[in-house]
Amino acid sequence: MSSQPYTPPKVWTWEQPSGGHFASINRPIAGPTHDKALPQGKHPLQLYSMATPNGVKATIMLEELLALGHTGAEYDAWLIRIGEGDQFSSGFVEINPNSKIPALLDLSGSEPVRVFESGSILLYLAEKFGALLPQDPAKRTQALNWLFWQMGSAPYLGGGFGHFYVYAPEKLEYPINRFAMEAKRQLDVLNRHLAENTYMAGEEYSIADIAIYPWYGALVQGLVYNAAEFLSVHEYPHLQRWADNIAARPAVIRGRIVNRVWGEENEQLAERHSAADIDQRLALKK
Ligand SMILES: N[C@@H](CCC(=O)N[C@@H](CS)C(=O)NCC(=O)O)C(=O)O
Repeated sequence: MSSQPYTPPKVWTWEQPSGGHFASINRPIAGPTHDKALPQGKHPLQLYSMATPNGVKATIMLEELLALGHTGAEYDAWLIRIGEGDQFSSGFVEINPNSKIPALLDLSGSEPVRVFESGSILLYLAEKFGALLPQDPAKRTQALNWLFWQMGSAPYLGGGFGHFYVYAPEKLEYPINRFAMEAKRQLDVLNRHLAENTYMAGEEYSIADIAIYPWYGALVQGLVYNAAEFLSVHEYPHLQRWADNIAARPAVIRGRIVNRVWGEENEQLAERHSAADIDQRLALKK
C-alpha cells in the first residue's frame, strides 16, 4: 500500500489482501463461503447479529417492545462474528443475501419471514406490533423520512469517515477531510432539527430515534470512532441533549449489550435467550 498518486488500470482486479482492518473479510463477490445452518431457539423471533451500531438498532427495538409489554417480541439473539466470516455461512446468506448483520427470522406465522437491512427490521417490527411509529400520517412520514435519512447517511459516516479515520491502513488527508466535512454536515442537520424537536419525529419517540442514536448519538458521546474531539462535537448541544436522553432509556441500556463481545464484563452478552440473561449481566459490578 502506498499513498502515492494512483493511476487505475484499464480493468480492476482483486489483489488480496488489500490491507486495512476488514481486509480479511472483504471480497468482491457475494454468496456463501461455507455450509452451516444457523441455530434456532424457542422464541418467535430469531435475531442473528452483533452489537455494532447497525446491530444494536434491532436489539434496542426488541427491548423497547418488550418494555411496552409486547410479549410476542421475545427473541433469541445469536452472535454472528463478522470478523470471523460468520455472515458468509449458507444459513445466514439464506436470510440475508447481502451478508451483513443484523438479520431477523420471524417464526410466529405459518411461513417464516426473513428480514434484513436494519431499517427494514425496525419498520417490520413497528408495523407488526403497532408501536414506535406514529399513527398520524404526517408524523409517520416524518419518522420514515428520518429513518431513511439514517440509512442513506450513515454509510458516509461509517464506510467513509470511520473507515479512513480508524480502519484504513494509512491515514490519508484527502478522504479524512472529505468525510469529516460530510460527518459534520450531518451532525449539524441533526442538531438543527433537535433544536426544535424533542425527538426525530416531534414529540413521540420512534424508530427514527432508534435508528439514529447508535450512530450519531453514540458518536457525540465519544462511543464511536473515538472522534468526539476531532469532530468538535461540543458544537452540537441539541444533539447531545437528545443523545443523553436516549442513552438513559432502560431498553437502550439493555439492547446495547446484546451480542456484544468487547468492553466491560457487565456490558458483554454474547447471546440473549431471556430477559434474565441481560439482568444478570447488568447486575455485575464494574
Ligand atoms: N445497511 C445495512 C448495513 C449493515 C452493515 O453494514 N453491517 C455490518 C456491521 S455494522 C456488517 O455486517 N459487516 C460485515 C461485512 O461487511 O462483511 C443495515 O443497516 O442493516
